[in-house]
Amino acid sequence: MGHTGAGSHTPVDLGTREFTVSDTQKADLDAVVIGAGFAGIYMLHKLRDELGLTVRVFDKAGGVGGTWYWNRYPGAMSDTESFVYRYSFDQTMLQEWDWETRYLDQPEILAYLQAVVERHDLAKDIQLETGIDATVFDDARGIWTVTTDDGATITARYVVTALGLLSRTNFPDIPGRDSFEGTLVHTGAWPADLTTDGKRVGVIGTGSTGCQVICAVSKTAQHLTVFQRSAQYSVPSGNGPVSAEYVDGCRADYDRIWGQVKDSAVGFGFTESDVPAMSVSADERRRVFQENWDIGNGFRFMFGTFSDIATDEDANRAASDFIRSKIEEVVDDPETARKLMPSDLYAKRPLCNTDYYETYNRDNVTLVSIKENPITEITPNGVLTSDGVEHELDILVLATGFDAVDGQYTRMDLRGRGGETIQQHWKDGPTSYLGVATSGFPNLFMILGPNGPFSNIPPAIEIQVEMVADLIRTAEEGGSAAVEATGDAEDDWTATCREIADMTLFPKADSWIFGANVPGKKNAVMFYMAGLGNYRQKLVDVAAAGYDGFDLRGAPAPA
Ligand code: FAD
Ligand code: NA7
Repeated sequence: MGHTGAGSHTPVDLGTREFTVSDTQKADLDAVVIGAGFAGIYMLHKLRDELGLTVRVFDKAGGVGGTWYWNRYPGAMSDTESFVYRYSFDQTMLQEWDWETRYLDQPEILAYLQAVVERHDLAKDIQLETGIDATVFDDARGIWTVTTDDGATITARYVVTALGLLSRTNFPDIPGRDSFEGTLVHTGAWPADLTTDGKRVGVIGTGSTGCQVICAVSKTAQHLTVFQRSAQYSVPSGNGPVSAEYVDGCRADYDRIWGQVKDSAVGFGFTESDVPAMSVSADERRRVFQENWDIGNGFRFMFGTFSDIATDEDANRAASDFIRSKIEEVVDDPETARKLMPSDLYAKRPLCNTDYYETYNRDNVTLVSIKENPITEITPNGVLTSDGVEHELDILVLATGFDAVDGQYTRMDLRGRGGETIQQHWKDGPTSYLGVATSGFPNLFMILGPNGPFSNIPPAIEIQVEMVADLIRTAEEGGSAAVEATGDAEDDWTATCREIADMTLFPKADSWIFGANVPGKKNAVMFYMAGLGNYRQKLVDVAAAGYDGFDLRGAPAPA
């Protein structure tokens, strides 16, 4: 569990700091940004083109795009609808960049992000194939020293970590893993030239990624064996072509669309329900579930049907019973249907696919429940399960997810004031103030750090990037040498996020949202679950109060 209340972090006395603005101006750069996905790309544009700072972005990837550079597995796509899985800031791109289907697949999202980089001439300030191993604060000079994986160093006044929340792969240590003579691949590091066509393929994992891989690979593999630990709730995505008129309609309506998205709870571009599930009759509930099943989309099914699926156990049971009834209806073999039925709450990140359960009716697909029949070891030929069966494979896909949210932070040598490491600072679980800053790490800002909003990600990124840019602008204009979240503000925000999470059912299901998927990882609250609109309002209030909760030495009073 994370910090439970105020007082866990020692307040920082900025008055004792020795460095001055002129010390910090001796840094090589104004800012270093780590990560060149949605977050890093926009942060570079803001800091360089709007604030006029000198900036360099580093990414260990061979190209820009982050998630969409790394995740090239068959079926990789966004399950946020196309019209809101993009930036809102670039009006020209909104009007000119085309799309033809309800959801975007990985190559389209990657091409979009590459086009944004090109349009804003950002590539010249992005250094690829360069991992950052260390980011260390110098107390005397008030600047950060960033060390790359080839040992080079560069100093900067500000560091923005845009490391990604689903970016460090979870690579389980299954016995015999290294003995496999076929191809062992994690979905989050998929080689561009690897094809599963005509191959005997195994997939371990049935999360959002696993379900996408399973649907896609089943269509062209010789045989697909699915190793399922936890059965999954999946609703239809409703994917398909969209008309040119529909796209034009979105374009004409974007001001309203983004306003609605940024004021809503989950930011997926539909109106969330305000009707409790148990306030209507059983027939009406079934009608609403069916209607949304037909429309498709996972977040819509969880948040657009009724207001309390994620907070009330009876409402949740009604939704999960409905999905289980669909599994029974769709899956031909009763034994396969039984294995596919989840028995836990419907309280993980909701997901959707085209024909997920139908896939198990195919002759070339086998489902192995590794809860009932665990994996004994990986052998040179495939996977051996406890019933003595060796499942022979050419390719074994690990769709085993990510060390989410803080995973990329804790693998780095990140040291703040007084040499405190991020591992020490987060020993009870990852914490932050507003998801963007943490006390003891002055002038370091996180995009999608712990306890940011649980929502569609691109608008959440935009809201955070804009807040961080405004904060840096205020510091620059006020001549502040350092901006730092106070320990009290961080503790209060952490306690708030815990209280809100406890009002939901999410803590009752084991998933990456609370760090339950990585062996040995502490269970912690990692999201602000009161919605994107409330989060945004909180940032507005904090700024209006002169950046309440931040210490800006020398900053002017708010107007
Ligand atoms: P990322 O895109 O993860 O980029 C982070 C970058 O930082 C990476 O390129 C990484 O190489 C780099 N990096 C990290 N550490 C270092 C280091 N030490 N040194 C150098 N470089 C480093 N979100 C949605 O809202 N809707 C969806 O439908 C959706 N679908 C998804 C599907 C998949 C398969 C996955 C994995 C994620 C999905 N997400 C979705 C979440 C997705 O991660 C975000 O939408 C968004 O792409 C995150 O952008 P980012 O820039 O914050 O991070
Ligand atoms: P998830 O949602 O964490 O799913 C990972 C899956 O892998 C899940 O089914 C896990 O089972 C399974 N898993 C994890 N470790 C093991 C081991 N050791 N053995 C067997 N099975 C294992 O990751 P995804 O990549 O699917 O999705 C993450 C997010 O990325 C998603 O929400 C999208 O936003 C994109 P478990 O459920 O833990 O029993």
